[in-house]
Amino acid sequence: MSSSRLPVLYSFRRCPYAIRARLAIDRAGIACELREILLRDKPAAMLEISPKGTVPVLQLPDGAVIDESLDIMEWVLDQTDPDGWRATDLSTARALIERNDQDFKPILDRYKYFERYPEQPQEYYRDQASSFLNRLDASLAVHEVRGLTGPRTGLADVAIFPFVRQFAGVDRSGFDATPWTDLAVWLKAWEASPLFLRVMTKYPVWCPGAHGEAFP
Ligand SMILES: N[C@@H](CCC(=O)N[C@@H](CS)C(=O)NCC(=O)O)C(=O)O
Repeated sequence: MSSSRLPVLYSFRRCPYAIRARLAIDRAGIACELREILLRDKPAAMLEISPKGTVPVLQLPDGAVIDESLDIMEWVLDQTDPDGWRATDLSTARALIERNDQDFKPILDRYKYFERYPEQPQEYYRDQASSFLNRLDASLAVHEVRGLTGPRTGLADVAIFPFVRQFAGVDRSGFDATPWTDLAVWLKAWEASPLFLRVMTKYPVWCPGAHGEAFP
């Protein structure tokens, strides 16, 4: 069990799964002890409570461990959901998130790290990603770019945005020149949002035995 009175969040700044968890935690204002880790040197304390070795991991003061990013988001929203992120079309949101995590993310990895997947050129992976991105762009158009599943931000926006950001970051000028105009507007708004900028604060890597950082 954690010796901290606060939930402990093991996180990696750039990880899109960790970003979605931090977005939820920050917006809900749930005070945590954040432990920034290195994926190549995961702390034993984290592996002890979650041997699968992925971030984010949230350990609650009662010792319970939540080690899937979506479960962390859902736990947070069970505590408080100030902007009604779950008050939009939840079944569509969950289906979109599943498509993001199961289908889009593996393609994104191939597009981003195409040298590791030489079976196909990078453009092939980019084209494969386009059906999901078309879908997001069309959903945003329906809701006047306010949200993916309704007229305001919902669970799907928060959970999917970090992955679209990662995709766009591979070739930003290429992305900005695509026909996904609504998606580009939505992405820019998220990237400029105080919430996102806050959760991207750089923290030093946690030293075992030391106290982590106050978050948010
Ligand atoms: N399904 C997990 C996936 C988390 C995940 O894969 N995180 C990556 C970092 S972005 C990770 O920790 N990978 C382990 C590694 O690279 O060793 C979740 O939603 O939390």
